Amino acid sequence: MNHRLKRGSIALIISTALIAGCLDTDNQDPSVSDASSDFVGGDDAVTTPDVVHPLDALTQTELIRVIAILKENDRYDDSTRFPEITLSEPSKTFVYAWKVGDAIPRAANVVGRQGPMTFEAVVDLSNGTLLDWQQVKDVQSALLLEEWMAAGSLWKTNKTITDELERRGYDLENIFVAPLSTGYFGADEARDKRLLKLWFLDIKDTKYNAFAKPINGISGTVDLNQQQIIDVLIESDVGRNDIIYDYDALSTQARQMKKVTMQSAEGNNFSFEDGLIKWDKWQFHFRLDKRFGAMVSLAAFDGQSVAYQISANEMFVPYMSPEEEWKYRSFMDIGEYGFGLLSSQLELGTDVPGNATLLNAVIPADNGTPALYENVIGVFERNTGRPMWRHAEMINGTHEGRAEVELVVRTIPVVGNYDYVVDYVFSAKGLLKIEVGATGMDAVKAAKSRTMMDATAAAETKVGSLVAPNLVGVNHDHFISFRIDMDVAGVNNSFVTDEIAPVRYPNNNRLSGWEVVEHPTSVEGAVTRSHQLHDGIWRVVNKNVTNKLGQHKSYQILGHTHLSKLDAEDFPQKRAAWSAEQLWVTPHNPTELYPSGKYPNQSEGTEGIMQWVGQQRSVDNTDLVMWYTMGFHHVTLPEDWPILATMWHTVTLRPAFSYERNPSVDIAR
Ligand SMILES: [Cu+2]
Repeated sequence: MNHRLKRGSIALIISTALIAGCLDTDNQDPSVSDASSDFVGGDDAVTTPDVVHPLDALTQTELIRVIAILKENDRYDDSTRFPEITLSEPSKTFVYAWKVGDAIPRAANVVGRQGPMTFEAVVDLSNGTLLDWQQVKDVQSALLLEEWMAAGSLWKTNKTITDELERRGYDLENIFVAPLSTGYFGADEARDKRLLKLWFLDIKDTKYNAFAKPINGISGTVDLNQQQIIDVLIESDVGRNDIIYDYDALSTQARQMKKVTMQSAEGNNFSFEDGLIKWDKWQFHFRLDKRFGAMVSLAAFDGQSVAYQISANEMFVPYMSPEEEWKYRSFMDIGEYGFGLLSSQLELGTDVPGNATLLNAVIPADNGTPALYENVIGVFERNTGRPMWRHAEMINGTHEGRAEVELVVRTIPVVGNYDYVVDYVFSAKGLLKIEVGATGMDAVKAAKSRTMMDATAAAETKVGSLVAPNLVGVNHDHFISFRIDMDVAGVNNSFVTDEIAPVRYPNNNRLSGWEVVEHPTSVEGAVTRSHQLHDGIWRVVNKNVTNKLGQHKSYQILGHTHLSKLDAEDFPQKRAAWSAEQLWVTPHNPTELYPSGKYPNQSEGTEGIMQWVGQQRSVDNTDLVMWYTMGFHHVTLPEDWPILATMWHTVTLRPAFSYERNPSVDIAR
């Protein structure tokens, strides 16, 4: 048993259930069969740090207090469940003015459910009062783990389904059902139902890759409010794969390589002080949120603010197949499930280098009790093996250079078959990078074709590639919307695009060149790259502050992305309209946090970024927020199977005119 697999995240619980289901009991780690035992509730003894900073995540004690305050106000009973209990952040003004030793006001934002009813509450933890409570109608909150588990076992009493599984020779004891969020496609009845679609997987004798034997042509829809399967889909003329793809078996033929490792022989350069992580000239606050996962706040370099807050605020993963069992798959992994909730435990030496420091987090469980997530945050320095800068001088034979060292803060949420390595990378040269690596398994459907020579192959591979005999990896996209609240050298910033504008030189035998022409964006909205500006450089500028050369301080936003190809009128696209553009700029508003709305599960797509930007507010010399779409079209490949080698995507915040010289030039050799 891989020890790592027993700790609490939904994906690990899936793995746990899968593994518990297919291990014989002799080998079974007793803690594995009861996934809930990993959740620490009540007064049970895990101590988490006290609150030392206004942006610290809610602690174990505070989460327990939230429930107590709801109880005192008759807003809690045994049926109450919590899709969300999270820090209600103090205002930016307060946080910037706050100093170590000042009082720290604490409050929690709550999304709760009682039966089919959803409510929102604000709890003041400093005064022990319920500040606000209201019912929210016509929404479906994020999914709860217990709902997910319950939906995954309802099929066992559905005779149509069990008969069909048995008719096909499957062992009912070794079926795993992954319930999937359904999206929304215009059906009115979806408004008052809480829906999940069932994906059947044969996990007999599988160990690591539980997704290799998908069962085509058996599916159903669950209404969680009725705790019933409300429709069943059975098709019999379907593809099938019975081959197991556990890579541990493949690894028996593995080639040997000598280990190459990362060490910090002289100790770490980073420290944890006053609630902040400090490294080189960087300092920032970090917390893990149940919904958004990793949140970096108050990022500052050399005493100068860069960004107030950065987090992944929504994710959109639409699959490109019109088939009944696939077309609804248009997941919003952050708003429907939760990146913090799904955080997985990190293993030294593979998930993070051996020199990493691993940190725990506390996330509220379904019933609101604090759950300890052990070793889910990795902080480490890495030598990239690249020169940070260097020059070999031919004139006099001198050489001067510095090795590039970066600080990385890593979390890895696991959303079903996919693992997303979410890195915040801080560089001694003043850069801040967001890097996301996608690994895990492609979602596959069983096919009749074994190779492309088969008569069925052309039709079956319209929706994706044959990744193995009898398995088609369905093509799809991954889009993440990063909320980047830039505060370059202060709160009030402006946005410009530096056009690389072609020029003609009259009366010169050198005919042409280019000059930089600054184009300001003064009103919120998508920063669409026109043909003229397609290779322009985006910058967030502080028009109120100059460097010693008299230049306005700024940071460039560098990145390439793929954008959604779905029709704007297609329901999945309406729900994730942000994915059609690489960058949006809005004025800061602490209530505008959800680019696909606060309740994207089964949403129609009437809330979020499109609605905000309709206000046409000014983004000139004001507190502005950027929404960066990091995305890629995933054309599936045999090389993705049986596991996808990590594919990385990056957006870089790079200082431009913020300093007077290379900020890394003073690092001692
Ligand atoms: Cu993919």
